[in-house]
This record gives sequence, structure tokens and C-alpha cells, in this order.
Amino acid sequence: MTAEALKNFTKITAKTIPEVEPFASGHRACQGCGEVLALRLLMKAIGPEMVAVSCTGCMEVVSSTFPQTSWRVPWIHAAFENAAAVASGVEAAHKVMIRKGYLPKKRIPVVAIAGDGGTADIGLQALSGALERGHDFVYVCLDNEAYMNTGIQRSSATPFGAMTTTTPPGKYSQGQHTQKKNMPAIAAAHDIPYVATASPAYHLDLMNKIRKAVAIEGPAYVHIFSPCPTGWRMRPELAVESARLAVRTRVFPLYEIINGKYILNRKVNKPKPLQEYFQPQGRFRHLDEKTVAKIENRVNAEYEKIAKRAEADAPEE
Ligand SMILES: Cc1ncc(C[n+]2csc(CCOP(=O)(O)OP(=O)(O)O)c2C)c(N)n1
Ligand code: SF4
Repeated sequence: MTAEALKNFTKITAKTIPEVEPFASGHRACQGCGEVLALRLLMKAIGPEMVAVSCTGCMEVVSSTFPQTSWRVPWIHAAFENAAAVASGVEAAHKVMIRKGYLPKKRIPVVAIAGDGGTADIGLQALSGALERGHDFVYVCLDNEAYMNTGIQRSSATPFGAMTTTTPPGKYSQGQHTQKKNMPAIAAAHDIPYVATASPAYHLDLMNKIRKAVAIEGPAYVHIFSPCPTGWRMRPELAVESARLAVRTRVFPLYEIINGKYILNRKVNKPKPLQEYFQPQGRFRHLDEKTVAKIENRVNAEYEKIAKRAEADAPEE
């Protein structure tokens, strides 16, 4: 397992964005869906030569209603709980076919795609196993911070205070009462060569991270922030803006962990007030000033942890 491949890495720039669209339009995602935008960008970055494994969730349901499909690549459906296990099987079978001479010797990217429920909750065991076994594949979590496909229930990636249908605020509750599970840290704890966070508001950064994840041999994990206007109770045109604000308020820091070393891709020295990010989203509308301030303190503390790690890991000049 190594990140050696990054030594010769050529970045996608505004001028070299691929024109291919391996994920076709005409799918049935809601208007303004940030998750489907993230999916389109990551598919463009990889290109048509890949195998996609996707598990149940919004992106599968909107794209694969038989007899239609949005996937212009070999695609396999996995159950909600086992995207990583199915991807492991595809990758292992491919290796065997090469060894037996049925296929030419060539690396074909195998990419597992799941929502935050399929990743942080029900698919976590399959993911941990696949990362531990060291399969050469990329795992992408499209994080819209709840189980959207089945009606906006909370997941362990739902942030503190957010309203979902299973964490309704009221007299006895302020919404979600646990903190968002730190999936990138959990993936990194498996000592894999590449972990990254990405956002559709920073599209070149997202595409380059996916390219790096594919280039690296061994398991790679990319966690993509994916605003969901429907579940977040916000206007459909705000998905990209809210993804940008999540970075600028420090809610969702953009970073990479390469061979265990942290790199903060976007320093946010003067964060915007958290309320700017919260205000357009109905899921946070019930929160009082004191609670928002409490959440803001934690957001800053979490960001500082990553910034400090990155500072400590930075190579000496
Ligand atoms: C074992 C199992 N339990 C429950 C379901 C029902 N189910 C399908 S999609 C889904 C929610 C998916 O949430 P997430 O993974 O966060 O993806 P999103 O829809 O938010 O993109 C659930 C609970 C299922 N398909 N299989
Ligand atoms: S519910 Fe949310 S994530 Fe699902 S398709 Fe609609 S906007 Fe996209």
C-alpha cells in the first residue's frame, strides 16, 4: 500500500476538466441536489474506464430505475450494508482474471459509492474489513448528513442540533443530540495510504482528490460533503453556496491524510459566523443563540485539531 504514485501526479485544471459524463443527466434527483453534483464530478474525474459499486441510497434510487440507467460504466448494485465488501470482491476477482490470463494486465478503478447511512452506520463493518484487507479500491462517502432516501432520518453523521424526522426538536429535544461521527478519522485509523475530504463547491479540489485516490495503490477513502436541499429544508439553488459556507465557517474542513500525514488544503483563518451557514437551513432554525455559540466553539476546536496536525506534519522548509 503506497502513495508513491502521487509523485508523478498531474492535476486537473480549469482548462483540462474532462468533457466526458460517465454519469448521465436525466436521473431523478431532486432539484438542486448537491449529492448528485458531487457524484457527477467524481465520475468525470475518473472517466468511463471504471467499475462502480453503489449501495442503496438516494444516488442509486435516482439513477437506476429499470430499464433506465444513468451509469455509463460497468455498475453493480450492492445492498445497503455491503458496498465495500462487494467492491472488494470485484477487485479480487479482477486480479484473479488477470493472473489466469482472461484479462490484460491493467488496473481498472473500482469505486464504491455510498451515503453517510450506508457508510457510518450500516456499512461500517464491511468498510473496515475492506480497508484492513488492503484492497486496491476507492470508497466514496456522499455525506448529506441523514438517511434521505427513506425520509430524512438521523444517521450517526447528522450534526448536533439538526432536525430530522427521528430527531424532531420540541419541548424535550433540540434535535440531534450526538456529535457527528468522524468517518475520515476512522478510515485513517486503518493506516490506509489516502484519506481526503472534498466538497462540490470546490470542484477542482474534489476531482483531483478522486484522481489521487484512484492513482494510489491500496485502499483510499474520500468523504464528500453533499448538501441536500430537501432534507436540509433549504432553497434548491443553495446547495453549492451552503457547501462553500460549510468550508468557510470551518464546519467541513478540506484536508488530506497521505500516508498518515495531514495536509490542510484550505486554511480558514477568519471563519464566517456559523449562523451564516445555519440560517438558510430549516433543520437548524429552532436553535437558540446559546446553542449556536456552543456548536461554533466545537466547530472551531475540531478545525484547530486538524490545523495543528497539519502544521506538525508539514515538511520542514
Ligand atoms: C438492510 C437495509 N435496511 C434498510 C434499508 C432501507 N434504506 C434504503 S436507502 C436507506 C437510507 C440511505 O441513507 P444514506 O446511506 O445516508 O443515503 P442517502 O439516501 O441519504 O443518500 C435506507 C434506510 C435497506 N435498503 N436495507
Ligand atoms: S433527497 Fe436530498 S440527496 Fe436525495 S435526491 Fe433529493 S436532494 Fe438529493
